[in-house]
Amino acid sequence: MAEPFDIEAHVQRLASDGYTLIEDFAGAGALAAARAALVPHLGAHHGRNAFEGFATERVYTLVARGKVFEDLTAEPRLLALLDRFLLPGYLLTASQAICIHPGEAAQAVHFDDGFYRQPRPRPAVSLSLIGAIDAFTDANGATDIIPGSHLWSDADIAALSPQKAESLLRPVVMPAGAAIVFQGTLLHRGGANRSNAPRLAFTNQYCQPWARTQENFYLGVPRARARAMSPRLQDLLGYNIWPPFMGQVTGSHPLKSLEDDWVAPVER
Ligand SMILES: O=C(O)CCC(=O)C(=O)O
Repeated sequence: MAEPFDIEAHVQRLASDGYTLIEDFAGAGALAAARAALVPHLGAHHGRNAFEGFATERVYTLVARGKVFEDLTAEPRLLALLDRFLLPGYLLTASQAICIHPGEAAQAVHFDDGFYRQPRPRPAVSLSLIGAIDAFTDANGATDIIPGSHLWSDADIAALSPQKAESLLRPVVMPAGAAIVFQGTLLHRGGANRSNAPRLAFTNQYCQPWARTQENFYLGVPRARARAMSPRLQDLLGYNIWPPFMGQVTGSHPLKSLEDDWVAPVER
């Protein structure tokens, strides 16, 4: 039987270590559905630079590519955890599948909310989840993390030599269906895939409601698709207001723009 979800323990680990593992994040049915939903999108192209990974495939706008990804994005235990670190109205900022193929080199060490460019140490502007569709092993490109690095200053990061980084990085070995949740300030990288099989994962990032999102989901997710999503997911995609009026659409609530007969007022 699955362990009960001990939210206080997860909050504590996220605060002290910068990450926590949810061992039973996705069940066998969800994993099978995720694999099936990804089939049409994989095998077409690889990354365009070393950060995306020349031997890595990324499927962007994952949240709109199957009901299973909608469910994984708004998973209740995850949202309960995010509620403890982000302000009400937080947003989905990135949503991708990442398939690291054999021979891929390790990614550059980075932290996910780095582009907000605010001095560190500071609270994270975003939190990330990476879920294993294939089990993550020592050899197949498991995410490498530096535990505790979410507390580091800019000076600590600038002083990190490649040798020191290698000695501190730890692979997140976890079974298929498990997920790591970590602070946007935690140093990590996609690992090198030294195995002979690909490593498939899904990843979502969530940011403060006042922050610009990485992916522009208003343009990426077709209106009809957004309209059919749950209210919670619509919220996460930005169809809500950060009070008093960030996110307004021509002076109105953005949900109005999903109504059947809505025409942008500037076109009327
Ligand atoms: O795929 C992974 O394990 C991590 C990828 C990552 O950190 C990124 O692309 O920002």
